[in-house]
Amino acid sequence: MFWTKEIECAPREIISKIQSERLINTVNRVYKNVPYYRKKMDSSGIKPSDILSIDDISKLPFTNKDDLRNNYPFGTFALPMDQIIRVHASSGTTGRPTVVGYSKNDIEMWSENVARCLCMAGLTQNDMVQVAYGYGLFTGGLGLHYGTEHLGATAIPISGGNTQKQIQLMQDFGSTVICCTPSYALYIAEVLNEMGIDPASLKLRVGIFGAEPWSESMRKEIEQKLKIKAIDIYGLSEIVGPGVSCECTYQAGMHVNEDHFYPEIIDPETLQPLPPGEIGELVFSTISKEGIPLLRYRTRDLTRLIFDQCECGRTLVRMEKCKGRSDDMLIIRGVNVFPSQIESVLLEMSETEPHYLLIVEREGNLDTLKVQVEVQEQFFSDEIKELQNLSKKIKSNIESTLGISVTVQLVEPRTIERTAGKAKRVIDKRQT
Ligand code: DLL
Repeated sequence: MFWTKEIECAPREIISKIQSERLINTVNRVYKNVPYYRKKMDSSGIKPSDILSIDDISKLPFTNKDDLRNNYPFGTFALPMDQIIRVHASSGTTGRPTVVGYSKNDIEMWSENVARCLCMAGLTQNDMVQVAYGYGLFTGGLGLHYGTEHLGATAIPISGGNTQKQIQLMQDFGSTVICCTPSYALYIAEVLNEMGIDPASLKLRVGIFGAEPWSESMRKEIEQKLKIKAIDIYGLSEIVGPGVSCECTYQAGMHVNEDHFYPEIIDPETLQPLPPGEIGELVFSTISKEGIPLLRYRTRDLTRLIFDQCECGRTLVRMEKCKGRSDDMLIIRGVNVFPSQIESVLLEMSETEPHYLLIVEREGNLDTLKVQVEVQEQFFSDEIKELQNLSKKIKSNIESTLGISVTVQLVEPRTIERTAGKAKRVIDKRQT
């Protein structure tokens, strides 16, 4: 099923032509209307007339989160405020939030892209879509809500939290789709289990999960526990919110809506573009946005692009599941560690629950990594020896994946905090 087949299955030349036209237009517009861009381009010696096609994009300077923060709140907007009909903001962990503004056309374009994503994921207007992402400054709730309506499906705007109510509506309304973070999906599964409800008795068939990294093992776990197909959706508020890319039903990478959001992969150290297929930092340029167009925005997300045609017939470039963010990467005794690597090990083991926390500390000059993980009820034993053996097994599995030593702390089920939004997996006490 296609929403805009002529674009989604277009030959590369057609996509490149659209991208070139839109990029040239965007560069001219921001140069004229946004002092920040004019200054930045002038100081890099680039004029709008230097950009003749999408291939010239690498001549443009990068934009960072700090550039948005330094121009807080509306300094990078390209339209006067009377043409901005909505703002969203992303809080991040430090500093001022980054604020984004949408024109009427931007909201239309965003809804269109989310509808395209939902259609890729196999949704139709017959679906009842429970939107359990937070509504508010966060883009998840309203983004999925508008996309669902644009598709013509039924939106259930329940927002995040209140898990028993989520389940009640699933039963009473017959929700066929749930949209939330993957970690919250696991929590819903847990509460279903506690309430003695068989997921197979629900009409739920698809989950639209994103807003945080999640591994293939976590996908398996969610699919088994909720008896649904778990689809990965990606986006960030600075670019538009959810709907920048999404998996189709083949679940083989997320198709980027590249007629609106142009992806590049760069080496985060040298900032040079990497050859096709290599893993690096994802950079996006918005080429159709009006309110706050962003050129070469550094996402910090690490992934690779897949240019082959997908089995579904789409030619839109795919991005692999995010490996993590470069700023989430832990450097422990000089070794690069991604939380996703540990997640995969834990989720492959049948004795543990998919709830964990990584605690990094410094003792003397030595970094230490403690992995706290919940043990499944039936494996939680009074026998110290049994628990010790389990702990040893987890430790050795993680150590052989990471190549560094870790300590493992087994905790009882339901002791690690659950959230309705993005899960917090790491506490790094070294900075404080
Ligand atoms: O998380 C937008 C969103 C909402 C996407 C709902 C998908 C579903 P921000 O709060 O600005 O926006 O956070 C953006 O979240 O740079 C990634 O690091 C991470 N992220 C988003 N989607 C995924 C995903 C929303 N599917 C940041 N896989 C991004 C991995 C993701 N990480």
